[in-house]
Amino acid sequence: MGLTISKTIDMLTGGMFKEKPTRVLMLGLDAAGKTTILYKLQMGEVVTTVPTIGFNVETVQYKNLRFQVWDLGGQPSIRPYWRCYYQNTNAVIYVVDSADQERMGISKQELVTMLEEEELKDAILLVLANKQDQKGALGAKEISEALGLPDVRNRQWSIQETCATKGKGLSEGFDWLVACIKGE
Ligand code: G3D
Ligand code: MG
Repeated sequence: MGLTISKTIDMLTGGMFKEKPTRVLMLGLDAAGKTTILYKLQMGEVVTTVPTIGFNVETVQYKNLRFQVWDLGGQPSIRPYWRCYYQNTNAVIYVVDSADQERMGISKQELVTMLEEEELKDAILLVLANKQDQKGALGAKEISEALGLPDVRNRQWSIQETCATKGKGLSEGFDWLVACIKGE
């Protein structure tokens, strides 16, 4: 699994992308599994920075690919700071805890608000329906409806079921992402 993903990531960083850096934001509510995914990608050291109180950004830089990760939800006062990270974003990976039905509405609202950002209008969207191993986890179709994905217009998007702890589904998701960024 590690090998497949690193191959995919090499495609994102090499060849035709040599000149242009690729920037990916990985977002979602806390405990969705973002940090777990970041480590599964095995791209190297995860650096945590705290630009302002209560707002942690995890960054992994691998060749010219940069992943930046933070938790959405709550704290409207820190939202303006998020904008510093939106520029030149190629893709947003939105991670959902598929078993957390209680917070699915909040997760949807956060996603919708995020997609309204002018600077993210060209970013492609990959939703990871994570924690598929958990009892009561909703499948991709149900998550897609709960998040209102069928209403997403003018944007390429896809949803992939994953289990981050076992590394399941991640390479499929990243394969789609690479193909999309390459414009296939
Ligand atoms: P976050 O970075 O989005 O806040 P984390 O989320 O990556 O910190 O994950 C939160 C918890 O969920 C972690 O457990 C992590 O191991 C677990 N987790 C992540 N992905 C999966 C998954 O696919 N299945 C299951 N069952 N658990 C998952 P702890 O116990 O360390 O808090
Ligand atoms: Mg985290």
